[in-house]
Amino acid sequence: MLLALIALGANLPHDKRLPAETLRAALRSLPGVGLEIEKLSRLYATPCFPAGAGPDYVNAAAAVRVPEGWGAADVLAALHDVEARFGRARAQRWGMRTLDLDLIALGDAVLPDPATLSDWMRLPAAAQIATTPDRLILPHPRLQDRAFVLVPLADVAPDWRHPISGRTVAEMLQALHPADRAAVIPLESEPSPLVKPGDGA
Ligand code: A4P
Ligand code: MG
Repeated sequence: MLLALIALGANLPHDKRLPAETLRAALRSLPGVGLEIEKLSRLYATPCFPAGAGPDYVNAAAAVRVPEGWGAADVLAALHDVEARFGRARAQRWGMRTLDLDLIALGDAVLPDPATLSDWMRLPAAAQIATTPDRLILPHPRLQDRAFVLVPLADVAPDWRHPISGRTVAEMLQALHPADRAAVIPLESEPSPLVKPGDGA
């Protein structure tokens, strides 16, 4: 079975929902677009990156089962569908958002090719802000730099190995500055079940 790793983030309320509730609602809607959840992280409060660019975020990660015959573009289209349902408008790159769903990895796929991925991984910080990829890059080129991705991801797939660097999620996380790891604060001691308040389930 092919698993996709996805990262979720939000730092603006949507339709009277706070970011944490938006993330839970978005996770509940994944099966409706074809993506069943295999494993879910806790929710975390994380400082906005770049610092000062907006309110703190809530971040999470999930491993989802990918339907037979789907490619990376199908998974990303499904994620964009969910983003649109939760009010995501693409105004500003790295801007504030009601919901961001990024495809972090699809098994050990490398897209579009190892050389292009390596170029994106090496892009200096200033160029990262100025340049938007015009095609799908996998694994996500900023994965190894970000505590707000790696800490939640370590809940769901600590042993997933980066197909280019050869490092696991746990190793990439360990390589970050301890202060960056410590700034990612769990909001729960274990992932809450994805039932709606009032469902009684
Ligand atoms: N694209 C290429 N590869 C991928 C991929 N693996 N996953 C393309 C998702 N999208 C990918 O993405 C821009 C373009 O990249 C799209 O056309 C897509 O096809 P976007 O989602 O439209 O724009 P974005 O979300 O502004 O860019 P991106 O790269 O997703 O932003 P980041 O890098 O995720 O940064 N601080 C905290 N604490 N927590 C956060 O979650 N998130 C961001 C967004 C900034 N600061 C944050 C957080
Ligand atoms: Mg995004």
